Amino acid sequence: KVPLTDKDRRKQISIRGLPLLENVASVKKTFNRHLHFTIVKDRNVATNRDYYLSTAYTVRDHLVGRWIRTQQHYYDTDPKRVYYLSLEYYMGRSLSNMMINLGIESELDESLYELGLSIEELEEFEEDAGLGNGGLGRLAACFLDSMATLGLAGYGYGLRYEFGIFQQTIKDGFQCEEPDDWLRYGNPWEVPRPEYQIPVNLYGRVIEQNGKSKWVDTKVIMAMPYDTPVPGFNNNVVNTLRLWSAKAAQKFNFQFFNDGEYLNAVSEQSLAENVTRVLYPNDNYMQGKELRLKQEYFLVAATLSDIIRRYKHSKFGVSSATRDDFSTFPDKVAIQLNDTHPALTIAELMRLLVDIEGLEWDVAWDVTRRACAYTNHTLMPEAVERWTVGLLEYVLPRHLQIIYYINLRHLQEVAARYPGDDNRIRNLSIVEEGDEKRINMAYLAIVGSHVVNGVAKIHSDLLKTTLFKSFYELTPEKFQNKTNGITPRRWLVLSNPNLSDAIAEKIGEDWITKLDDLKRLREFVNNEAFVRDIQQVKQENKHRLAEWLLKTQHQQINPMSLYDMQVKRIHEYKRQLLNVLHIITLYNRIKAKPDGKYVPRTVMIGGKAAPGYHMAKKIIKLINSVGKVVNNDPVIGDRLKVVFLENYRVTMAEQIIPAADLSEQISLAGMEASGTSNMKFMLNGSMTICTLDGANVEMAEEVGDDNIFIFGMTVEDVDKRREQGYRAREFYEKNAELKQAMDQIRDGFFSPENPELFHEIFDSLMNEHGDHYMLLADYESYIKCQERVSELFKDPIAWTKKCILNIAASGKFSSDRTIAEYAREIWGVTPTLHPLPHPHEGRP
Ligand code: NBG
Repeated sequence: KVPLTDKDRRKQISIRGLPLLENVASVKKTFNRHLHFTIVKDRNVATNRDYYLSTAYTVRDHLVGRWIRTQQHYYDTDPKRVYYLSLEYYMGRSLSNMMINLGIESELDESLYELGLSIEELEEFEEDAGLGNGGLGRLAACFLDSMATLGLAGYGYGLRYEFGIFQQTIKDGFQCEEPDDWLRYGNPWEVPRPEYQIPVNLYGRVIEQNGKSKWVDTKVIMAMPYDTPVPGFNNNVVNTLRLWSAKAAQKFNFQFFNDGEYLNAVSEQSLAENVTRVLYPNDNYMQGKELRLKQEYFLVAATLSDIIRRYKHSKFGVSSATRDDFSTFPDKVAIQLNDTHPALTIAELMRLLVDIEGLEWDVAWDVTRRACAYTNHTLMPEAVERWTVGLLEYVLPRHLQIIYYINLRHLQEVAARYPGDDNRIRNLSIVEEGDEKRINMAYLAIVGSHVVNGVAKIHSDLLKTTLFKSFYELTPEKFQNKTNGITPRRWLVLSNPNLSDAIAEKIGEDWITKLDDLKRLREFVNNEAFVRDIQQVKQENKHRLAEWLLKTQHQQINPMSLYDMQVKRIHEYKRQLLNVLHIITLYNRIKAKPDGKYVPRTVMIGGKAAPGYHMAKKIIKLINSVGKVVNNDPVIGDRLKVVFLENYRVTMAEQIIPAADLSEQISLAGMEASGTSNMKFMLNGSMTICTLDGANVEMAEEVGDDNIFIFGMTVEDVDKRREQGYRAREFYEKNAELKQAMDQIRDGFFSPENPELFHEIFDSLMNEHGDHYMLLADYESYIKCQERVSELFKDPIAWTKKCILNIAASGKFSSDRTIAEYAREIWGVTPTLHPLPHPHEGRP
């Protein structure tokens, strides 16, 4: 029997849609029509980018009928709307995702093939929509997919940054940043809606008029919406992601134009458009810049204005032209705050209800609280948003007043319940005293919400005992957990077609929307043919990655080696340095005993450092320097390779994760709120080496401790250690291999051209107040655990069986499960896999 090519095999799976002859003919026609009428080229001059764009427009044609019908359906049935507010949406590419969710992948594939083109090649012309930093932004993107797939009337609201997360290049081992000009060649997925522009006010002052507060003398910036369709999987639902872009407001700032300052006035107006120019490139860190505050408010103001407009224009339950009874607002609107970045929602909604709609404070407060809910994504103190009162007063004077009043009422309630307990009152105040007064946005979000949730069990528990302890004691009923998830459409069907097919061969395709079904794979864990199949899929993926690395990074790796991956933002708490210490240890062991037997490894590390995060950038340089020494040492050969994956992003994750053998999730326990790449690796059949942090804890629970490599201190151990007084030096003195590795870093072994280069790193780990993340305390346990990993890897069958058990146990980590929980336990809406009727394609 001739083995099937990937492409032929892929065609067998029905989820990709069967390429009916007549449909293929019509797709080809549409494609040619777009090349001619939309792109305005013929095939003599068209480039591959033009072909990509024609393909995208062809796919888009399949969306619009469903999109319009879905929105019409929402208008007709008036379900409760769910609004997800986020400063970040890390969408990546759309083409394949749209095709898969619409079930037209094979059709397009076949059509393009007949036209002499290949989807794989054309896809490369789509830029990632990189409107996010890391997990928080990607989570928002996975949630949109799940909301549409579960038939929720969900809307994503965010900002259309002209520049997304910077492009990372590595020069001489150092990270360099280049602007991400992702819109340069246009964006076929977005639809501008200039007719729905909304004015947003900033600055100005507050006056009292007839006993009412008025915000006057403001500067106005227009918010221009751009809509992107979000198709559900195979259910004819298409929801909307609405991103706002800042536009100068000619007609609102008119006075300039009358005094001969026309040219200056016009130039100055373009400054207004800076508001949505660029994504702030910090992950888990707050910078406190005025422009960022303006971005946050710009999103909140434009979005709430839109939400209220949509609420008012419902034809339901109203006798007047518009619905202006706000008592039913919380029954019709759920607003989810993705971290505190959009937390000004609480103050802005109060302003709109009280100042503009004329509601009584108490009524407005009840409405606001019942509509809003807040998700916390981190315990890291430096990430908590605490705006200075001075800045708020300057940019949003009315909002500061409102926040003060919210705090006053809130503290009055506290005082009534805990008379004389001044300490508690201080701990619960939204306004923090200090050299400079600050507004704690997390506290504002808690007080103004009916639910607060963490993003993994351990994280939600820690919120209650640490960061939000006082608030938990005040309102324990508000606190919930919603363990994160990932969408199996992008993170399995799209990124790992061969694994998807191997799974579908055994258990069908229902798992795509009911990921728990993967459990059924357990039946086949002793089925030799299946184990071989899974092993072969992984090996093919590994070969493909090796070829790709050779082509794109000119690095040769051994496809038989253990692919050991750590991909995530570079952050001290994520402990890439611990990984480096392991690499150095392996290197030293081989050097000390070159004839020993070693399991060959390729350690791949990828991730961006925030441009202003000095230590993170040094860590990147160290990884590259260690790589240079290790990779060029003839004694080492291909038994150990170190690869820094340049410019890690959503698209790269899709290419590399299916090829991983080992996933590194090695943060200090208590630091990583959840993690989500951990889930992607598990779903793609890798083993995990991890601490008991974030969602790793629940992964271990699902798969069983025997099928995951756990090491290091638990949260309780960490607490104890800190109490006892942690001293890094003790670990350094005690462990000869650790000492050797540390000394090599200090003495310039990896930077002979500049022996001083890594002093800071050594020092950050060794000085009196250093090693905040206790790398040295976990080193020994980590190294021993890595030895167990290598040992198991020697037995490929045993290894693969455990990988299969991991796939089978990953069902919990579907974002469909997460969203279904948000729906039922926070938003009060009901998820359904029931499809909407098929639209009549081609006519409205
Ligand atoms: C990040 C956490 C991750 C988590 C994602 C998504 C922030 C502030 N937090 O652990 O660090 O997986 O959020 O919840 O970016």
